[in-house]
Amino acid sequence: MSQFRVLAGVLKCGGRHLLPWRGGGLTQRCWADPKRGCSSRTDPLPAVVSSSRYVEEMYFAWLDDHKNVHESWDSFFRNIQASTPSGEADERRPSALLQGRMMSHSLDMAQKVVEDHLAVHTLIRAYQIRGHHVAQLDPLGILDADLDSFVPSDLITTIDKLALSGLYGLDESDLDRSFQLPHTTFIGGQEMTLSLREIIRRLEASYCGHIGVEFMFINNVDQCQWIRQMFETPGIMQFTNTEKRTLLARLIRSTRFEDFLARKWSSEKRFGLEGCEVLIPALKTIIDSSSGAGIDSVIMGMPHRGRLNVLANVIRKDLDQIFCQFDPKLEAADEGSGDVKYHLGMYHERINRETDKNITLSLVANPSHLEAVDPVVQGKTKAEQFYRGDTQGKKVMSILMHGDAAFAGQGVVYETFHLSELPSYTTHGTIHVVVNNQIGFTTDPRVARSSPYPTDVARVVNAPIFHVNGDDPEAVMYVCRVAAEWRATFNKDVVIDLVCYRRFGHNEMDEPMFTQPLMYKQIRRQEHVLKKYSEKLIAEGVVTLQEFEEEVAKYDKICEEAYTSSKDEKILHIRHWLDSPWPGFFTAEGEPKSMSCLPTGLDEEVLQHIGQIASSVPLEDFKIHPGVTRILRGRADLVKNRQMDWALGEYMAFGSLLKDGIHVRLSGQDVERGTFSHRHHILHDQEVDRRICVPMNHLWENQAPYTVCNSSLSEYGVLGFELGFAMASPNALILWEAQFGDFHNTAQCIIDQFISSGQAKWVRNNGIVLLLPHGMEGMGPEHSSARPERFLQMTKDDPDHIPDISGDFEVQQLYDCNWIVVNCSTPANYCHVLRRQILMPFRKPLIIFTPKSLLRHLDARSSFDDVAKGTKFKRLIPNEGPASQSLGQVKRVIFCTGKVYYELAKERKRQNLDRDVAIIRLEQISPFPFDLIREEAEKYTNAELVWCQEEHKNMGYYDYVRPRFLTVVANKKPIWYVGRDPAAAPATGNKSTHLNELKKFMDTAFNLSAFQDRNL
Ligand SMILES: Cc1ncc(C[n+]2csc(CCOP(=O)(O)OP(=O)(O)O)c2C)c(N)n1
Ligand SMILES: [Mg+2]
Repeated sequence: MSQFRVLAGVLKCGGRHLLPWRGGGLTQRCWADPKRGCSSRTDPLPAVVSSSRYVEEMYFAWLDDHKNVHESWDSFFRNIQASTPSGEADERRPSALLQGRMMSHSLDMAQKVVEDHLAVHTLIRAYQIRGHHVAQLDPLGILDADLDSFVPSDLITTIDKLALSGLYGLDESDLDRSFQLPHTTFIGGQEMTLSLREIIRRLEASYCGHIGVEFMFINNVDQCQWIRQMFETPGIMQFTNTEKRTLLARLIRSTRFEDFLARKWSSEKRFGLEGCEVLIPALKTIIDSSSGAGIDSVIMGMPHRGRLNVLANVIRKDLDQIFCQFDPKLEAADEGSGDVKYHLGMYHERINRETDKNITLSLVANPSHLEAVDPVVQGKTKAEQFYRGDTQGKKVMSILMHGDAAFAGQGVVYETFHLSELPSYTTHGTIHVVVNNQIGFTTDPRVARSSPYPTDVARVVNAPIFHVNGDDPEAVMYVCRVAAEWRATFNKDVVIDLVCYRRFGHNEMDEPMFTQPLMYKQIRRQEHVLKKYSEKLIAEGVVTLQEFEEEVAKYDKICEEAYTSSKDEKILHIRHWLDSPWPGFFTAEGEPKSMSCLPTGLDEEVLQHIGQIASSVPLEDFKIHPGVTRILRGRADLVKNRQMDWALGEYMAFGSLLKDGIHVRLSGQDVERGTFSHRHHILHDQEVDRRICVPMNHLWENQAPYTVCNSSLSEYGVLGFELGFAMASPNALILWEAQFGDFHNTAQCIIDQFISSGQAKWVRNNGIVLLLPHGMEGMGPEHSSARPERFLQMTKDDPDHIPDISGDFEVQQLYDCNWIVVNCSTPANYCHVLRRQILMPFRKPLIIFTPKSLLRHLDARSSFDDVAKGTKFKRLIPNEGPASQSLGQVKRVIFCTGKVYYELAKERKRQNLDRDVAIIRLEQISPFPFDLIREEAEKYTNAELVWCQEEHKNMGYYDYVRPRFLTVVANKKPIWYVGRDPAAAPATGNKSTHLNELKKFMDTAFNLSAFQDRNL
């Protein structure tokens, strides 16, 4: 008895299936019709199976002329004839077949033939849908890649079950009958019919071998057909001897590289690739195929596993540069912390040997935080596509590698997938490769995920998933080739699930037998893939043993020589591991070309022009909402009066940078209109669907493009993406705006691991801007605080030391900091700081706490004079008003930042204390303007110093500014605190408590004896 596994679908509905018209298009299905050959699609469903009258009609038409009916009916009636018992030979004449007893007999038979055809079609479909469940994916043969150790009840694994199950109504006697193949299969090759035996054999080969294809959930017939063709066409998975030899050579490099490291540094952590050595040839195949399709830049992101091997054998980082990193005496040449060797990035331009074309490969540096790099890679890829005009992703692409546990467990994977099809975020298809070693550190997949496969997350975007047994290098190569072709054809994501194992512990020091005893018993028995594959090729006569050994020896020699030369390296230059060089921006040594900032002030003419566009609709016949008309009219009035509110200040900054060729990209939730409806950077025609106007793109003829895009509702993914976008070029202002500042904490990993510490770890600048709406306005614990304390806690300036205040101190301080934290109180200052971001000779992340109520506050407006030529960003705004005229009389100097200034100024006026109290605004909080603070503190000789904030005492800015103030005054004076009391939640949810708190701290702020009897 042949041991076929037969997959059954749901045959109960068999009679509802259609017979295909093979001559039709991919999606066309027709009912056979004796007269027209094909009926219209609206014909009622004929009871093909149940109505013998219909069969009769077909039969008579067929008797007239076999060509009258569709070929499937032709084949069907021929079958009837062929299967009529021999004793009835005379009656086999067509006329006799429909007479009397024979006629009913034949109709019964016809019915069976139709049912059998439908059953076979269902069977084919079942393999296509569920074949991967029984594919031989696990090289160890102990865990199933899909975690299901049982075969679902509708799967029939042996031919006797075929008969027993009754699901199909087929049995062994049907195995040699011919069946018409539907157009949804390619197993026939050139053949239209095959025997059942052959159908099953071919389906088994296509779907149940070392490749499991998950794709039938894709809602696109063409894409499904394409995949079926790629995996079903007989003989399609073939390799030339040259290809096999290349594959072997790559496997040798991959394997021997790990062996070499293990020999030389047996106790060093390197997160070796042993058990998934096939990853290297896999990646190289993807790159070869993609290069062949026109790709010339590949941006990659990957975790720890096999990273050194990828650097060595895919990106081709010099081996001695890798080896020298194992030397504990190697000194660091660059400032900053640097990073461990398996986190560093790389950028390399080379010729692809297979295609003879140039290709640039970059691996983005990343933190330990698994999957965090995914959106960053996508952002960088999108940026490169954007700046190169590669609108279809035909030149630049990304490859993301993942561990099985992290791919299933980390939410950012899902967030990144959801960017994949969005117009302003798509990279036109990413190839994902999962190193599925069926373990995460010590954790078994059976307790690490609820989904059958680690890759199920990819189904949400209809990405096909190719599971493949990592011990079958040719199957892996094939799958990689198909994935690359898929991306080139459809520009959509695709996942390769490399099912493999981890030969040793999580790292080289771990003992895996503690926790996975049975798995590791099996692993110890497992032959190395290189051994298996080399023996296979030797047996096939593709290579000789001698050739194989020579290839091994050749690579070992390369490693030894690199090892020797690596000993000459005494200094490690992290800048040699830069993933995103900015040619021409820095000097050859990587230093800024100057240490001054270009002027940020603007010509009146430029201000007027931007103001005019910002308050108009540059397209003809474009009907905007009356509310927007009012907003634009309001803007026009402001411009007429040479004034600007917050939105206009932003417009001035963006517009003027665009004029100078700087691309501006603003991304985040609802940024197009603005959460607070103040921005309106995209106008919507009220009568024509999807007709929009972006006035900012109508400013000047040769301006740079402005991109403003509402994002998906994700912070982690989108902020990571924008950070990556900002990596690609220094000549772009990339801004991410949080809906409310609080929500940035769901992107905390990007902020901690990349933004605040990225330069220290990877010597790369990044000028990303975070706009974080912030302010205590009675909106409750959320929607109030952007948590300034957290950003300030992560700044690296020394609170106890005043830096040398000489030269261009402002720029020097900016150069030395890890990020800039500002809270502007005027639109003019906001405009300046955005411009300064680009006019600085280097790039630093900029965190801006942005206002809510100030957006429309009548006092929070600036004159055009404040941004005119000769003006600049004010790190500190001194007191305005009478107190400045009689400095010695001032009793109290209140330092503050942001919106609370307006509340303080109002209260001061109300209490008539303009001469007694000076209010000074700190606009740039970090780096701390020691020079200006000192000037101000010294000016008011008789005044006490107060820090006033609206946030709670354990939050906001106080903990940051206090020690710095004390350093400025050499601890000779206290800096008193005025603000809300310490609290657990950032703000109250009760409006009256909010107002009481405000009143209480305002009273203290202007109670000039409040601190009289207080001890320090
Ligand atoms: C976000 C995050 N959480 C936890 C860790 C600690 N950690 C490092 S590797 C690892 C297991 C990863 O398993 P998998 O993704 O399957 O990759 P593998 O090591 O098996 O290649 C864990 C939990 C981490 N690096 N990042
Ligand atoms: Mg794993």
